[in-house]
Amino acid sequence: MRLQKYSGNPIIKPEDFPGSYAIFNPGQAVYDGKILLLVPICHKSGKYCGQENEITAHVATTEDGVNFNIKPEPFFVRDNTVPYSKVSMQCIDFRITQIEDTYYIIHPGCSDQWGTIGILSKTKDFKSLEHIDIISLPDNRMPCLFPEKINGKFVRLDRPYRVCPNDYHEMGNIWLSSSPDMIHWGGHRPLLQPFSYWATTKIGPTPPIKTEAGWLVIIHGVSRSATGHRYSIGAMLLDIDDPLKIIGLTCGDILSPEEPYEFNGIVPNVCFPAGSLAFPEKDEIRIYYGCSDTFIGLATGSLSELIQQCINEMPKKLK
Ligand code: BMA
Repeated sequence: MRLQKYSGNPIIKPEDFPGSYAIFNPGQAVYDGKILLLVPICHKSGKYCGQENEITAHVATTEDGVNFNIKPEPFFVRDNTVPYSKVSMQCIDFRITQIEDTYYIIHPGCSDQWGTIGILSKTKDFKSLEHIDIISLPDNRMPCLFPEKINGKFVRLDRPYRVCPNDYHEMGNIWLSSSPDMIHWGGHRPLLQPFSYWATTKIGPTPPIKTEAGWLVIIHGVSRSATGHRYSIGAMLLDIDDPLKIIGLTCGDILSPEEPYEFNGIVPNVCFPAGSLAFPEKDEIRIYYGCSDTFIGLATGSLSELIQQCINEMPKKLK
């Protein structure tokens, strides 16, 4: 199966936020019983900190899952204070994981000289945000926390990558590591490399979702063409007690660029997920995904069918 794109897509567009020219893929969570998006908005002028092309993060809430109310004041803006003074914090690519009543948000810090690192922040109310620390060395974009400890430790999926600027070659694999306290990480192990026609140069994770069959992880995959990168979406299933064991993987993509809003934006050919939301009682998975780095789209599907598809399509060479 492939995910169903909502007929009213894109559900969030630059016209929805005056002064913006692009909206990026959102972090996603259920807060206070309702779907909440953390939306990166690119502004035409530096309204908040005086920089051109400024991006700020805004909370968007909804009653029906498709009509969103975006808060005009940002939830957070770029912060270049110590310990981040050598890397500039980026307000994009939020990976949100709820652990008990706290929402942990991992987002990038970046500089040409120092590379891309992961910053851990947390909130309980989506009103105030506490930055905790830098938690990954360059280049790691973006680690994703599991929603509970496994065998007594916090666990995350890492996405180290290599860039060779001369031939524009990039390689991004998924690794796994663990930590006693979310700050100090170790036990690094390789998990999955690009493995299919839609994921040939890079793959990357989103925060895992606990299901009865295992940890379901929505992933993105990148393939290259003469006109640049093409970003599609797939899924994998990891063993619940030993997440280094892949027990399912969609061989084909479950969503890829096909619609005008997925081509006609500032970065064409992009369907990018930063997370997913599962509603087992409705047998539903929902993904609010970035479209051409300019709009947000919604795609949905059957949670149980997706899990079964991961199991059925698992490539023999990975078993
Ligand atoms: C990735 C991320 C995404 C973006 C994609 C395509 O590295 O930064 O936010 O959608 O590139 O530009």
